[in-house]
Amino acid sequence: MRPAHLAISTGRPHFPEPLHVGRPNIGSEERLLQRIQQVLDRRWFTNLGPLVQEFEDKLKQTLGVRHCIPICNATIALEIAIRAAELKGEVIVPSFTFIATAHALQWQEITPVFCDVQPGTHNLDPAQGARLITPRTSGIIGVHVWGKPCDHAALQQLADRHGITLMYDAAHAFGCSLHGTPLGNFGLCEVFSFHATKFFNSFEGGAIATNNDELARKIRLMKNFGFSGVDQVTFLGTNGKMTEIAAAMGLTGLESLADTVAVNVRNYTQYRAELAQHPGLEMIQFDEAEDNNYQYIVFEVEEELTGISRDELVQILKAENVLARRYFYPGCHRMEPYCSYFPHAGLLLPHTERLCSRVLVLPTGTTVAPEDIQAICQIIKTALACPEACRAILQASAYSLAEP
Ligand code: T4K
Repeated sequence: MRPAHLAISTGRPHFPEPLHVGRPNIGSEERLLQRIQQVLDRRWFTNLGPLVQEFEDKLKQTLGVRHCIPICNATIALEIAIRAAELKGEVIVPSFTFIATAHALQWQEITPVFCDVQPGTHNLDPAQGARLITPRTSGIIGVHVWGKPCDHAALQQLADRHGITLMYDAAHAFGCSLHGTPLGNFGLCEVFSFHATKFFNSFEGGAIATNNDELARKIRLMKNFGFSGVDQVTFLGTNGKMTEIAAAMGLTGLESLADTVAVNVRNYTQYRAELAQHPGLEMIQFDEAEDNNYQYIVFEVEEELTGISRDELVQILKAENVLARRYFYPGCHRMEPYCSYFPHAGLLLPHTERLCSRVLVLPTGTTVAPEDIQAICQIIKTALACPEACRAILQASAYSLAEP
C-alpha cells in the first residue's frame, strides 16, 4: 500500500498554513483592548501597577493560596524562588523537563542532579530521588509535567527525612489539583508559567505561589531589586516585575479560563476517540477526579507496534504543515552545559531516555477546530496503515526534522 494521500507522496500539504503546538489563547479581545487603553491612559506601565495588584488578588483567589506573586516569566520566578529558599550545593530535578528548570539552578551555580521519571506519570521518581541524596543536597524541585501532579506525599516525606526543601516547577499546572487542592499549595512554593504557549498566558509571565509569609516577603523584595523603601535596599535582588500589559492579558485570560479548559477537554476527548485505541499509540491519561487543564495532547509512540518511529511521524506531519513537538527531546542531560558536565548521565535515566524518543505532542487550544483534529488524526492513521512505504519515501526525500 502507498500513502497516496499524504503530502510526502503528493507534495501538497493538507494545511495551507502551519498548525502549531502552543498557539496562544486570547480570551475577549475587546476586554483586553479596554484594559490596554486604561494602561495607556494611566501612564503607569510597571512597578506594581493596579492591574498587577488585581491580577495577584485574582490568582490568590483562584488557587486558594496565601500569596501568588506575579513575576515577569517563570524562569526568573524559579531563580528567585530558588534563591529565596536558600538552595545551594546540589538540587534533585528531573531531566525530563524544559531546560529552564535546570538552568534556573545552574545560573546560580547550584548543580542540578538529574533524576529519572516514573514511566506512567512522566514525573520525578521519589525512589530514585532518595538514592541521589548526598550531604550537598539542599532540595528537590519536582515538575508537574503536562499538569499531572507529582507524587507529593512521597517527595515531601523524602524531603522531611533529610531536612531539605521541596518546591515545584508548576509551569504546566495552573488550574490543576491534587486530592481536590489546587496545585500552588504544595511544597515550600510552586512556580507557574504564563508564557504565550501556555493555555493561560500573560504574553510572558509567571507567578510564585506560597503559603509561607516569610518566603513571600523575601520574594517580593527580591523581584524588585531588594528595595524595601525609597532609596533603601535590604536584599540582593533582581528585576522580576510583571508589566501592566502582561497583567491585562492575564486578567482577561482568567475571565475565560473555564471556556479555554472546556475547549481543551473537547480536543483531548476527540484525539482520544480517534487515536487512543491504536496499538502503539499511548495517550497520556489524567485523573478525571481532579482538575486538569488538558493543555498538552501527549502520545507515546511505540515503534515496535506502530512500525513507524515518533520522529518519522513528526516528519510526515511536518510535510502536512502540522508542527508537532518532541517535548522534552533530547532531555536536559543531553544539552549543554549538562552533557559536558555529566556525559554519562543517561545511564541513570532509562525512562527519561525512552520518553525522549517516544513523546509526540500535537496541537490543541482554542485555535484548533474539530475538523483540524480530524484531519491530523487521519494523517496519522494513514501513516500507520503503511509504515514501510512511508519510511521508504522519507528516506528517499528531502523531508527532515531540521528547521526550515
Ligand atoms: N518549566 C517548564 C516545565 C516549562 O515548560 C517552561 C516553559 C518553563 C519552566 C519556563 O517558563 P517561561 O520562563 O517560558 O515562562 C516553549 C515555551 O517558550 C516555553 O515557555 C515552554 N515551557 C515550553 C514547553 O514551550 P519552545 O522552545 O517550544 O518555544 P517555541 O518558540 O518553539 O514555541 C512553541 C510553539 O508555540 C511553536 O510551535 C510556535 C508557537 N507559538 C509560540 C509563541 C511564542 C505561537 O504560536 N505563538 C507565540 O507567540 O518553548
